[in-house]
This record gives sequence, C-alpha cells and structure tokens, in this order.
Amino acid sequence: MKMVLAVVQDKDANRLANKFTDSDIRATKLTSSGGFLKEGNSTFIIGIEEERVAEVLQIIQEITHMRKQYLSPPISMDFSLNGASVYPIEVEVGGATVFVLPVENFFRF
Ligand code: 2BA
Repeated sequence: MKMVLAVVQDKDANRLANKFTDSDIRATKLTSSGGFLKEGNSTFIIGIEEERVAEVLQIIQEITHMRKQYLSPPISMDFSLNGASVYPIEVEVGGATVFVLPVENFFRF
C-alpha cells in the first residue's frame, strides 16, 4: 500500500474529491494553507494499493490546473524605494504538489 499526499488549489478540490468518489478511491480532504502565499489550499490523503497509484496520479493531473497568482508586497512607508518593488509579484501555483509515500501498516478498526 502507498499513501499519496496531494496539495491542490481550493478551486480544484471539490471536483477532485468527486472524481475520487466516482472512481471508488478513498480520500480525506484537509484544509491547509501554503507557507509562501499563506492562502488556503487543500491537501488530500489517499491510501491506495500500489497498482492503483498511477490511476490516482492521472486523475490529479487531469483535474488540477496551474494558475498564476499575485503576491502583494507589504505596503512600505519608505518613499525612497524604487517604484518597481511595490508591484505585485507573479507566482505560478501548481496544479498539484504530490508526494507518494510507503505505508508500513494499514488498519481499519
Ligand atoms: P505556497 O507555499 O503558498 O506556494 C505557492 C507558490 O508560490 C508555489 O507553487 C511556488 O510557485 C511559489 N513559491 C513557493 N515558495 C517559494 C519561494 N520560497 N520562493 C519563490 N516562490 C515560491 P507550488 O510550488 O505549485 O506550490 C503550491 C503549494 O503546494 C504551496 O503553497 C504549498 O502549500 C505546497 N507545497 C509546495 N511544495 C511543497 C513542499 N516541498 N512541501 C510541502 N508543501 C509544498
């Protein structure tokens, strides 16, 4: 068995959860937030047989989309700053950030 951990954007999270249900893939959705943007995202925990990992990855890839987001720099009172430094910074947010981990034991009580 493997554990897939997938950090995805909130915009894709409901569609991804529905697709997992339709595909008979058990998943847990956690509310999370990115350390860099400090904005909400969703983290899925999926315990899955090794032979179905490729299927899980394919679903994640199919549903999630990379998007551009803008990070506003903090407002500075230092008017000597170069004007360019006050513009928002563009970042490309995945898609999905995915980890596949080995599972030593799996219990359901
Ligand atoms: P955030 O940490 O909010 O990062 C959002 C996006 O900001 C990242 O997209 C990346 O394009 C950019 N970014 C992150 N850290 C940066 C830095 N130090 N300098 C410049 N740009 C930076 P993604 O790489 O697609 O990551 C999306 C979200 O996935 C992250 O949200 C975080 O929640 C998670 N994530 C990404 N890499 C991770 C890792 N190695 N471990 C755990 N979570 C990770």
